[in-house]
Amino acid sequence: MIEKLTDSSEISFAKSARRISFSAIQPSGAITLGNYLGAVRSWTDLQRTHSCIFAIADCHAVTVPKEPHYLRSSVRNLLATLLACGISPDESLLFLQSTVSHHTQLGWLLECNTQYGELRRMTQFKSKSQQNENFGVGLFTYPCLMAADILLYNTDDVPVGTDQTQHVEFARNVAQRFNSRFGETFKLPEPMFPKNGAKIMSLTDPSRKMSKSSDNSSSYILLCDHADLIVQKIKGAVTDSGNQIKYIEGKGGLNNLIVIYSCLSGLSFEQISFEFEGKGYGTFKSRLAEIIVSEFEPIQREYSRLIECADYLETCVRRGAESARKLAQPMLERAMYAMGYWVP
Ligand code: AQP
Repeated sequence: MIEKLTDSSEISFAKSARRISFSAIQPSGAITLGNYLGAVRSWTDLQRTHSCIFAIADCHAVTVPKEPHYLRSSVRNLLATLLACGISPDESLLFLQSTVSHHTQLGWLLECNTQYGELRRMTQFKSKSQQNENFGVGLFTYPCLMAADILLYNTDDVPVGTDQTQHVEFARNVAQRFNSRFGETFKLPEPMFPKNGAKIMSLTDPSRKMSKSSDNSSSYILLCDHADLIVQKIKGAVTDSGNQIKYIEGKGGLNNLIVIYSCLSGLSFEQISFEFEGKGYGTFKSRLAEIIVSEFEPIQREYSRLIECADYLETCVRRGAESARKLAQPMLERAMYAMGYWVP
């Protein structure tokens, strides 16, 4: 089947009375079960209630150095993945951050309105800079660019996992400061967390979040992982020496698996305990692997189809860029004018 974008995709959603949501994801590797449950899956549902803007954050991705060929293929793969998960370029705005220069322009204005100390307090910077001593300045100023991403579109809601709470809070603070210094310009965005799965933890170290750029491939499940590999990773997931399937404070590894099971099955923790009463960790893990595989299989099939549709992907990128630029232009001009720039 040849994919085709409908004409209505232009930017008609911007005129609707719905709340505007802005979400972004970095092309820093194939997406994990954490990205899927904490973000992408809820984004597809959000299309029913919000005017959704989705960005592939390829400018953010280079805050940790990437080989050009790797970045290029990651962006392409991520675009096909988001489409395969159900993000619709006909209903929503989907674009690459690097194709809309307004993001880096507004990012600069916000950097100039941010204190050094504020950025030093960012926990993601602290943890990523510890992993790599020779980090670039972009890793430090990243929150300003993320604030620009959000503020450019008059965003109401920012759906994120709880790992991003501090960055959304920062965007609100910088907007508030800008408004009080230069006059009302930006809308203050609200973070929006999924009911369940707001933070999926590593399978090998449940005190850390599951991350796609982790060095240990056993710590995460990728959306593209083969069924056998998923079974193997879940079997190897860190738990403890108990045998009761029950969410109890302090049982990090088991709790994480119960959260994943709950997200995918829709069952509450109590219902899960009841289902696995007297069955032990082995049975629970096998069943968990099965439901992950059955969630991912149709997405993997759709991805394999879409990744071959080169023209369609190209059109999505071009159309997304055109629409996003039109939407971003007035806010950039407004912020520039407020700061005293000559805006012809
Ligand atoms: N473990 C997680 N649990 C729940 N949500 C998560 N998210 C990320 N990890 C988890 C959510 O996914 C969205 C996109 O994230 P991102 O790729 O832009 O950046 P990130 O949060 O830094 O994700 P990773 O996987 O940890 O990437 P790397 O390793 O490159 O830094 C966000 O909404 C995030 O909350």
